[in-house]
Amino acid sequence: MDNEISTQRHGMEDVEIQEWLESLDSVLESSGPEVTAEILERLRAHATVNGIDLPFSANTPYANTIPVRLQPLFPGDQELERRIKSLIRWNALAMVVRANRVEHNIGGHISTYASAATLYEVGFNHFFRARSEEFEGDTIYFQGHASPGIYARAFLEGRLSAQKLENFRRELKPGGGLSSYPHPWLMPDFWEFPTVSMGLSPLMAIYQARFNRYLEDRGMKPVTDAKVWAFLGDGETDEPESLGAITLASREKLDNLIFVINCNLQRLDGPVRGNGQIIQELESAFRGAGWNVIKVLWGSEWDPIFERDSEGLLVKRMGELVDGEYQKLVVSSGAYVREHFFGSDPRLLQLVEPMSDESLRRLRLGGHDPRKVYAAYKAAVEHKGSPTVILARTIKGYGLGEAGEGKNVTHQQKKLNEDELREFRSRFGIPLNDVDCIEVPFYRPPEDSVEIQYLRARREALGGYVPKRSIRAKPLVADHDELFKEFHEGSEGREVSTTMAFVGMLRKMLKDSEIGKLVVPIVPDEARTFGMESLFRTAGIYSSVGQKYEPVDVNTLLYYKEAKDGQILEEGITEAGSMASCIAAGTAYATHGINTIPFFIYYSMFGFQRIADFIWAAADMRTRGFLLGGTAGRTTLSGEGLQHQDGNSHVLALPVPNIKAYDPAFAYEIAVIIQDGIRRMYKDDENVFYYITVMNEPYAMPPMPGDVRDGILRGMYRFRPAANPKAKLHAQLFGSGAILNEALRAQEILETKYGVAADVWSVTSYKELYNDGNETERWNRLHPGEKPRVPYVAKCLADTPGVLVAASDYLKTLPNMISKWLPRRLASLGTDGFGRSEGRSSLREFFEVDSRFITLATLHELFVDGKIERSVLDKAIKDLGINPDKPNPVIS
Ligand SMILES: Cc1ncc(C[n+]2csc(CCOP(=O)(O)OP(=O)(O)O)c2C)c(N)n1
Ligand SMILES: [Mg+2]
Repeated sequence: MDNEISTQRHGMEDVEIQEWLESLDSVLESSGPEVTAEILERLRAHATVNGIDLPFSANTPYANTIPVRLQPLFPGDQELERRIKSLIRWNALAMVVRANRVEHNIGGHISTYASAATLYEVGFNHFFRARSEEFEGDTIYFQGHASPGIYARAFLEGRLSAQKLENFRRELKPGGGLSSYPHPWLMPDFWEFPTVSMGLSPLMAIYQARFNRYLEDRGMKPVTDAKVWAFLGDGETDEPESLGAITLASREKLDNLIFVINCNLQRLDGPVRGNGQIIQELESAFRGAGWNVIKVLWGSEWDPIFERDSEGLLVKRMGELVDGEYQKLVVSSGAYVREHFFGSDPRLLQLVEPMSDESLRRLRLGGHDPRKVYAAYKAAVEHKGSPTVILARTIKGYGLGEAGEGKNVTHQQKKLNEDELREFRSRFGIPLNDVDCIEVPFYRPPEDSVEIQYLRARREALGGYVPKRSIRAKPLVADHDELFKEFHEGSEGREVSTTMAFVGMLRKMLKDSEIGKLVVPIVPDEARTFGMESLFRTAGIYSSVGQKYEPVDVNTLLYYKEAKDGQILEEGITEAGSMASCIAAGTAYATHGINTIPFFIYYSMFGFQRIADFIWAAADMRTRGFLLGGTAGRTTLSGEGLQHQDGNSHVLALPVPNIKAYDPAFAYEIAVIIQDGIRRMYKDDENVFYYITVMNEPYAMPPMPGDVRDGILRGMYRFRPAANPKAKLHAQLFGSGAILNEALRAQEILETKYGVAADVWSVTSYKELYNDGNETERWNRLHPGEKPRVPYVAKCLADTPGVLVAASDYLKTLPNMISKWLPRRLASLGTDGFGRSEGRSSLREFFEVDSRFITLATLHELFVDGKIERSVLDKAIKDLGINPDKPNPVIS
């Protein structure tokens, strides 16, 4: 619009323009849209060659994409569908209003669903296909804040009781209630996808659609025309994740993906783009990215006005208004619309002259017109070659009238006064009298009513009800002992890192007869960092188009092999996208009935720290599989410095309730953890997933010292007892990950130089110990009459002598978490503070976690206990070469 050139100014008459337009119309009529498009394209090229600088615009006019002449007939009973929708509107509103009457400020949203009702109902009645034995079904991401409408529909369908609705947002009431938003953790038979943290679902939907293709291309599921639908808010598109992966969708030609963006032009506080046009902005972003964009802006009532407008004035006018003005028009009278919208040009006024003010006020927007929405959905499901986004214009709080329709406060409206309730009731024809409706009762017509019969018949025709979640995969059966046994034996002195050991296991798993096909390695452009390039050739990198080029390294053994049936998801530099793939693969046991096992390996600092909200959503979704935090450990990843060296992730893993977090030191520990993880998740159906840190420091992997499996899994076991148990001085040293080796070196120094007999424990998981301690404490509190239980960590240390010292490559808070269940005081060493660009030994000195500092901490504890003299301590500081005045790493 800014670039629009006034034709008059350049001396060109409107008549001339009109002639051009008419000849284009006649070409369109005689030769069709393809030829017309080609002519325009050629004209554009011709103009460019002749030096005409045509401004780039990915926008089309502010009009419906589908012209009336291409609009299909609406196949349903429109009046009946409108009545059903009205009942759902009422019950959705009732749910929120009632909940807030019972419990002040319990919350809930009315206006989001009120604006989106038609968008959902056309889907429910005509498009959303359920999952069944015969058909995988469509996958639908419902906008989180629209949940009351989705519940209200399930109530009409007879799937949710009135009592459940009554307890919306009050899940702990007797008989249970309904969660505020879609949460598979809370409603595992109903919701499949958590969507309420805005921006996550669009990205997850893209990777879900791509994963569906991956399964097809690898021959793991039949090729179908199942769709992935994602319903978003227009405000939501400001989240970087929302649009962050849209080019992947077009690059991969994901025509199984449909975004529906409810453009009510409002977010929580006010307009999304008061001074601009969010719809045009989104159109250009999506079109620029190669999506099929369908705008559904104006309802059928506008069609005859457009018809009368041979000069295109209306479309031009529509493109002039900013969203703030549009919002104002929505809440204004017909007279105001006439004056302020049509009044800008007498010719426009003439167009609507025969119409009353009331009919001007009633001009509907496209997103509220089932015929327009149906046309858009049909075009979207039939479209081939690229994903589709539908930009549907609606009014936020549609139908709420004075209570909030189109108002800035509407997002948080939860209470309606008596008049407002009556008005809403009348507007939507709910059969409740003036008195009854004040009580806002849930209303469901009798089972044999035409509404319920119609609704049931439609869902039956579409295969059943949605949303619905069920576990469809059969459990695995094998124990995989043979697979993992080799890794119990150690590396016979060969120095390998735990990352290398893990990759060895992955390689073996990929060959296994039961799980080989199910393993999905996922990596965000870091495979070489983790030594995984050997898998490129053997497993292949998934590419939907195979490999169209001869790779530069084709003559090498480990060449970069892309293949249509490739198994590795090499995602490029996107931890969020990789996590979304991990979620799609880790929930395929439910969505597809396939036990795919994701192994997502990434730079550990860019995991929990960067994409924690996706991990939280994965936990909610009962995702299975393994996250591998590579190059882990603040002092173990040498050189990289402050941004990369991870001493945080094990702390950040603590709040995720169902993730098991391990910091193993040796290959056999990893083997035990993964084997048991596969059993728990894929045989025993447990809703857990795993975070395992692996490191790049090479050292000899010892054989498993006896059967310590139970200890590895529970969080700690004695790895190497003291050689001289009869000594006078004793200590128990805890080490984890690569720092375990520092504890082992300290054990030797303490024994040879200071006569201290120290046992060394490998603490594989402080989180497991912490959870066990809390659980034991809780049980004891709730069962005071019974024999108190003892936390596992306390049992481990019950009969052990000496002082306690822990060292980890993570924050000191990890060992400190378990200190209250220890028999004595604990000295904790850890890596609190910023990293440094340095080598391992310097870093370990800097952070005070090396063998010398473990030795010093042990001697200091013995001194505090009065077991050794000060002089021994003073001498040790000197002998160990420790500078007492060195800067504190935490704050330097
Ligand atoms: C990541 C995140 N930030 C903030 C919120 C809080 N929030 C809930 S709804 C909302 C506004 C939604 O606007 P829009 O996306 O346009 O949806 P509408 O309700 O208008 O359809 C906000 C900010 C959230 N749910 N998630
Ligand atoms: Mg909005």
